[in-house]
Amino acid sequence: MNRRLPELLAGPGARPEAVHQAMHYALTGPGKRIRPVLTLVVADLFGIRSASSGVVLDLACSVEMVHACSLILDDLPSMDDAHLRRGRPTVHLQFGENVALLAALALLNRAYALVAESAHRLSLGRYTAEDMVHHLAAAIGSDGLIGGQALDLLSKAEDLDLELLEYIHSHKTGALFMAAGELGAMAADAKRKDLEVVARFAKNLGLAFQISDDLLDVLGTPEETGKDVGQDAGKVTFVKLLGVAGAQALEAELLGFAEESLAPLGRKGEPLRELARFVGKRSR
Ligand code: GRG
Repeated sequence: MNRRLPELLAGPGARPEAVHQAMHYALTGPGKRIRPVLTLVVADLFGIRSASSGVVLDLACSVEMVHACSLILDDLPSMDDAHLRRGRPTVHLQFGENVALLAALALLNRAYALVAESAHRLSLGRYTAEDMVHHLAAAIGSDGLIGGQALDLLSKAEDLDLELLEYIHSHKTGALFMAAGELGAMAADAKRKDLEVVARFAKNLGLAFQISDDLLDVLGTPEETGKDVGQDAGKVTFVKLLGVAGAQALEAELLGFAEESLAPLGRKGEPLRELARFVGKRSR
């Protein structure tokens, strides 16, 4: 994947050079790639044919492009005002806010085009290319990442309870995990009931991942996480509401739900169980 990601963008010399450089910088930085890995693992476990594995890799890369876009936007001064991401200055500090915004939008548009192209190249049965593009668009829109981000920015501290916090993060973070898994399942022509299994797993995994993110903001170091820590100090987070032990317990509970939801898949679900264990143990 790390080899394929830059190949899917215009070369760094192509006009507008600054925007392309910022796109490369954001996309190819040392991220964990957990969302595209989810796409690949799910497609694999539902038996994607090896002839289609290159197409699924591109589909997974499109998920990483959406994620990279969301990180650029999330780090902007008008949002989280972050300085460090993936161990390096954030995109707006490196390239300026104007270029950062354009690079984020360009990555998003490249991602949509790539999903459409990939879906077109797959021999889909139950689903159409429109289904796949629509799924991704719904996950990003005002009832998805954008909705979660908006409420994260706009909610007053005194209104934030566990229900609202869960809403925010199951949208801001969980929605892209769900879309990542579902796109993989659709690419492999999984049955609709299997798509639901994947969605339930990914939703719980995504929320658990967010709680571990909150925990790392308190317990981690910039060297380990590659980003500013203590960034959430002024915010209501799972750790603020529940304390460290309470947040750890909720994370473990959600990972348990995620694993339980895999029961219908039997042993086939093992690679997803492994992904859940990775989230439970992560330190970056
Ligand atoms: C238009 C795509 C789009 C988004 C607009 C800005 C925004 C709305 C949403 C923000 C979503 C966001 C950044 C959520 C935080 C999720 C999170 C835990 C990020 C860290 O993910 P990691 O740890 O990062 O996977 P790496 O660097 O490893 O990829």
